[in-house]
Amino acid sequence: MPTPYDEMWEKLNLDLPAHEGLLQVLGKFYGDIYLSQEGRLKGMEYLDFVLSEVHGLRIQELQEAKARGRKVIGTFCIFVPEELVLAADAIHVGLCAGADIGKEAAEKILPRNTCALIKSFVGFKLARLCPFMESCDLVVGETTCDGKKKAYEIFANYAPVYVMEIPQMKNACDWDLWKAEIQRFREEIEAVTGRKITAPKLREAIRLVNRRRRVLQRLNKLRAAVPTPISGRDVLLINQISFYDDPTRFTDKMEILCDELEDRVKAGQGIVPHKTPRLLLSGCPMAVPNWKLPYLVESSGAVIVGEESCIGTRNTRDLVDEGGESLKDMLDFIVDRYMKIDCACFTPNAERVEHIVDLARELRVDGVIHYALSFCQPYAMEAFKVEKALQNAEIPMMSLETDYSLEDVGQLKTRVEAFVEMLR
Ligand code: BJ8
Repeated sequence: MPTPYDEMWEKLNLDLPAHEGLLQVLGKFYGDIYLSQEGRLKGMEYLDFVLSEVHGLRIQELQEAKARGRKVIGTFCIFVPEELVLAADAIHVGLCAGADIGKEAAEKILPRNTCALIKSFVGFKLARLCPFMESCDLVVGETTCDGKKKAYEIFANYAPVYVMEIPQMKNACDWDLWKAEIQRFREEIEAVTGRKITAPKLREAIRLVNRRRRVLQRLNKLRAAVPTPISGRDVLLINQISFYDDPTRFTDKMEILCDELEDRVKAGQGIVPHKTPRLLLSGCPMAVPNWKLPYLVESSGAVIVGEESCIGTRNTRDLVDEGGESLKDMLDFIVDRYMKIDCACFTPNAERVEHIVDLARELRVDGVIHYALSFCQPYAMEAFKVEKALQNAEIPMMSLETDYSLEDVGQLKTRVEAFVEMLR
């Protein structure tokens, strides 16, 4: 069916028939997983609209901004400091890598035993299905896990790629390395955009990104109520959309949604009955449109009340100190804030385990599901330490490994149902 965006998609060199198929599948999943929920907040209508226009209006906005001279910078990791991108008047988009639609193409140039997230971003590019990726003037990679690090070498044959080196430990020399990397990134962004990052611009960007983090913190505090006023699926969607929507508009809309949530909490209204088992999801990021596990969990009689993940609290927990006067101070505060990220790529990474136990207690969860993508060694390895710490805290945990395919849905559902039953 023709759409008002066909010409734009054609200019972006998308594979139009395959792209139409993708949007149809996405629409069907969205209807089943999201729109079928009862008692959703009025504020979620904005998110439904943004998602329905995911490859339409937002891409049009990006093209219009590009026509006015702004650059679009795509990223795959929360280590990339968005503040520097915004301070150079560029647009930052977190690229999605949550579907296995280009898997076959990806497996021709990557080992099959690569995690689904990596295969997904390579597959989207090879299959010409992502208008965000095709809008990017630069894609920023990072040396987090080995899979990503090596995949960017291959990906660079198909897109303009810049790679940031991420430290693997948190000693003084790692701080120095990260500081140098932030400086190198600043120079790269200035070169790509042709704009200088000045102190007033960086201050404005720090405040803007902090404001978005704060509203998501507010949301997470509100959902800690018993009974929880919003489904985990909806919060995951909010977090996913936060990566590519306009940050000011998104934050304004989320303030309104939080006001509505506050009313619900005051009135003691929950999205599920009082005794519904409350779960924390912990582990690998769930990029759009990876909704498989949250849907399985919430259709098995439990509710998700927290995500210890990069598309969750790992991205919103820490703010950049806003007290920096000079550009140097501000850059130092950015260095400090990003070094607090507790990705499993770090060693020894004890703080992640502590954060999980603290979060589980704060959210009054009945159990934790640790989620690792198949072939993701950093998170699969850490699952053992996490389980031990949760055992000591007397919080039950189940560890799952899966990918983006639907082949294991039956098996996963059986395991999730058994876990939820055990928690009752
Ligand atoms: S800061 S979690 S976004 S690296 S799932 S590709 S780790 S094999 S995504 Fe991540 Fe940044 Fe860390 Fe967050 Fe590798 Fe694991 Fe795949 Fe992963």
